[in-house]
Amino acid sequence: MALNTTATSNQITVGGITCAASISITGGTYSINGGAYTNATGTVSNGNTVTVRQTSSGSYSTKTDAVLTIGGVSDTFSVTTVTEAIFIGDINGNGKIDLADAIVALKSLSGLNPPGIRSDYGSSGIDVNNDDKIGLEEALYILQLVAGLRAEAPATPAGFTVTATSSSQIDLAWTAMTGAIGYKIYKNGNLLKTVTTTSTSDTGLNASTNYCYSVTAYNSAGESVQISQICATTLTIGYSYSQIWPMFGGNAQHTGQASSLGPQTANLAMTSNVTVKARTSPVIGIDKTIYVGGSDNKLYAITGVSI
Ligand SMILES: [Ca+2]
Ligand SMILES: [Ca+2]
Repeated sequence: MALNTTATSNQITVGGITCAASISITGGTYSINGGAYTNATGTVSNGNTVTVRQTSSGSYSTKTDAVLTIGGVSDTFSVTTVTEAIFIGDINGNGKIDLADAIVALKSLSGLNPPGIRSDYGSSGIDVNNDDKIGLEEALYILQLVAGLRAEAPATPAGFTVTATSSSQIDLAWTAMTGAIGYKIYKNGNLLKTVTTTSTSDTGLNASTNYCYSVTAYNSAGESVQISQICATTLTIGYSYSQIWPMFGGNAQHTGQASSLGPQTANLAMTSNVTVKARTSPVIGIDKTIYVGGSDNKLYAITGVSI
């Protein structure tokens, strides 16, 4: 998501309520049935549609949340801004390297303490020789680049996203960078792998565990500055975006219709030692426990299921 941009959520349909419920939001605005967006507390009825809006952050790599609450139940709509593309030698931080950068570097070398030096020059990676100073090395590097005497290392890959897609996998993606011949993926500070694609996955991870990644672009002239690490937590075992349990009725209130047709032929996958008749639809928990109400008015929890 670009900086300072309006982001709109997918539309949700309110279900499972029998009378009007209160609706409120923090960090954004909401619209009922396509009406005007507002951040004022209101009421919503069963079957209404709601979308949420928020403006993305003005800073790079920043997540902002809009929290919608309907009848005491909250859901969060999050938006993360793109990572910044940083060029080694871009002293004034305007996204390109030219004589203006060399002039600023030469003025700094002369002790003039010029304005226009990117304020985070010590940590952003623009410092050519990492000595925490802007001076002769930067001026020479920039002048050589401008004169065509040296090749330019690629900028940091932009648009870096880190997404946990299962309990053991995190997907990484970024934007192709001009001049790059490949990309290096760093995991918790250590080189994980080198790829030529603009996306990759890290697999074999532990569930419910936080992992942090960075990426650089490289070519024959060198490697870009590393992107600030972005972290994600692998999902809890038994749940993944692509394997959501196709619950009967489509939602917990059983008011809708499941999007999945389900299996069209029956295969006996398991048996249990529950001997009474089932009276309710079975529901599966993320811990793989299956719950079913029996005709004896007891709730049975069936564990040890391999799915
Ligand atoms: Ca510049
Ligand atoms: Ca320096």
